[in-house]
Amino acid sequence: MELYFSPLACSMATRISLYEAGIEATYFEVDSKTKRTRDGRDFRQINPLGLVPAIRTDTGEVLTENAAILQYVAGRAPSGALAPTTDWERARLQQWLCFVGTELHKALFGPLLDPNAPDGAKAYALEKGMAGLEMLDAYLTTREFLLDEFSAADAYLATVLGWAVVTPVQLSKFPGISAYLKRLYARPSVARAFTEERSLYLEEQARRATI
Ligand SMILES: N[C@@H](CCC(=O)N[C@@H](CS)C(=O)NCC(=O)O)C(=O)O
Repeated sequence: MELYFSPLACSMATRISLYEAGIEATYFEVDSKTKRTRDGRDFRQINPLGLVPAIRTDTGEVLTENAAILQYVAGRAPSGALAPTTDWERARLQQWLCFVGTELHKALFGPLLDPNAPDGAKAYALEKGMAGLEMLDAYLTTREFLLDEFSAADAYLATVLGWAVVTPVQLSKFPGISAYLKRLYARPSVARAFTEERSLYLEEQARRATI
């Protein structure tokens, strides 16, 4: 499998999941500004939207969208490593992948991280996003993970919440979320993915500074 990713972007959720499940993959870094891979290819040929993550399967098919990719990877992982096995729990996994993808990733952090988003859009996103954070905080206060065990939804949530530090979202106001995030970043798959991608991110920033 090939993973097209940008350092510290949402694609890190797939890297975490691959590490967690012990699945081998080839990683191709995409510059989110130029839409080129480090080896000079036009990433839009792979995903016309230019958005990471994208994967290419061993049979050559391309898949995009976090929720779909994470479930595809979970399907290739040892049973129970990234996704539960009952229909009900699978639906709960889907519920959390949708929540993280739509309410947190796109609706809350999307405008906050977009340098072109108007201040009003950022303020609106922050205000609207509070209900989701409050719900999550109450839920995580009594739970170790989103489901009974670690799942691909935790990989996605840990990735997205990690962006809070560069936004006005103050996770210190949410003790349940803060404790969850600390636990997750101490997990070997998350710690490894974060350490590797942070250094790639810093290298990318250094390259851009010289252009
Ligand atoms: N709906 C997509 C969104 C993916 C997405 O927003 N990717 C961001 C990184 S977190 C991206 O590639 N941004 C580059 C850009 O907006 O040009 C999914 O869930 O996979």
